[in-house]
Amino acid sequence: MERDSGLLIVDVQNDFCPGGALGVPGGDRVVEPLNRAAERFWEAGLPVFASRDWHPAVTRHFREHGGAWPPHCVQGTPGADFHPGLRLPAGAMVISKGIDPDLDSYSAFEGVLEDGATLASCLATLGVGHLYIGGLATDYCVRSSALDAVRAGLRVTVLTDCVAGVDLKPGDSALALEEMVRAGVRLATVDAI
Ligand code: VGL
Ligand code: ZN
Repeated sequence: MERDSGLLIVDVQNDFCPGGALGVPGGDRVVEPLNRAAERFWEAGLPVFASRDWHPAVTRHFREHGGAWPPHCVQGTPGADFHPGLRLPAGAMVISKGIDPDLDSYSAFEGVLEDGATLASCLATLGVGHLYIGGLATDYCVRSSALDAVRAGLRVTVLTDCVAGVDLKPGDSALALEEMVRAGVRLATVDAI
């Protein structure tokens, strides 16, 4: 971790964990390594962000309204809560995304912080040049957020032991990681950074 590093924890919410509305296989396995990562960043004085999928009850993102997914992470429901084992530092900044009923908004860069700021503007203000990313799901929101981060000119590392994927088609997550690497994303485990 360099002095201009920041951590983005993507969508570690009940609905994306086993038993949830859109449970990712092994989704809860990312909680423990992400807790370690969050503690290390925060103790080093580095910013920690946590995005959450935060949909209205009616959105084109959901199957019944033309989208790809069963209802999940509806604002204010228990499924939208962060996993109870996730220990976010007191100063972690929450990014809500998927609020627009006309958009999927997989990327945390399409979300807003509590004060309405975008992630990109907040990262610029804080001087973050290297974004480390973990969370759910590898083949959707992690992929999309990592690719947007590269497009925003950031150095990007995806923490491979801190991600899990939907794999609607088997192999989707592995392909997503390959695509990210081709775009310039680095891969590392949390203990190696
Ligand atoms: C996600 C599918 C639908 C994600 C969000 O967080 O990766 N995947 N909505
Ligand atoms: Zn969603």
